Amino acid sequence: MSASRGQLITLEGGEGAGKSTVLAALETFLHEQGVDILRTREPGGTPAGEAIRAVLLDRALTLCAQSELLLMFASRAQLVDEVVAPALAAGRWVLADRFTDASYAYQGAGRGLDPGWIAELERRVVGVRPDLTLWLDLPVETGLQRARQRGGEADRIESERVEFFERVRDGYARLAAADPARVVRIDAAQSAEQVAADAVRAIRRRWFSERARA
Ligand code: Z5A
Repeated sequence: MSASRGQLITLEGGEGAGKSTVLAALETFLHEQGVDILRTREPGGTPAGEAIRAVLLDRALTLCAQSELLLMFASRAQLVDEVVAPALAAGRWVLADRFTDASYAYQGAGRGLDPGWIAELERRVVGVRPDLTLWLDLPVETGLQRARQRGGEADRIESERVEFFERVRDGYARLAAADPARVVRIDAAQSAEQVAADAVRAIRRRWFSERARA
């Protein structure tokens, strides 16, 4: 498929939502459709962004909410400049593991920062909105249990309390309610296969069904 204009698809969700499995399924499906796809993640996705990610997730560091937000946007600015904007301009599709919605959910709803300030940063620093966002939603306790089963040491943000993750989930619910055409909720409490199938269906419906082509 030759696309003249690239599309930006983002995956969002709370802790342990299962984004990794879904990303792999989406990448396979889009390749099968002949789409030139570039996969990336946030925070990170560029050499500078990965260095910023290490600071953001370092348990040994104390960051105030404002520093956390600005570092998320520093990483995002770099990603847009180096990766996202050039790819979209070249007609490539970008599949991103998190993007600006995560800042509204985690730093806005979770940390209590002013969403107006986040919107201003989005307007000035990012300037690009996803064409489609898949929100993998599941009860906080289920996600935390999955993360515990996966093992490994929790990073700085993963070490937050349950109430923080409840606020993050509410934040995502508000984003989905405010923009239902862009943000599609996927029931991530289902089996990994079913979650991946639902995510692929959302992409198919948006771009590859008869109706989408009409
Ligand atoms: N963050 C932020 O605060 N503000 C921002 O603007 C941005 C990010 C961009 C790093 O992101 C942190 O940055 C993140 C949000 C914050 N902090 N938290 N918490 P990240 O996306 O790199 O990190 P993450 O959300 O912690 O990723 P994750 O834990 O790797 O989540 P995941 O990719 O969704 O999960 P997974 O690894 O695919 O699955 C977790 C486990 O569950 C694993 O063992 C799977 O095998 C299992 N699993 C997956 N799906 C299923 C199903 N369906 N059933 C049963 N078990 C399953």
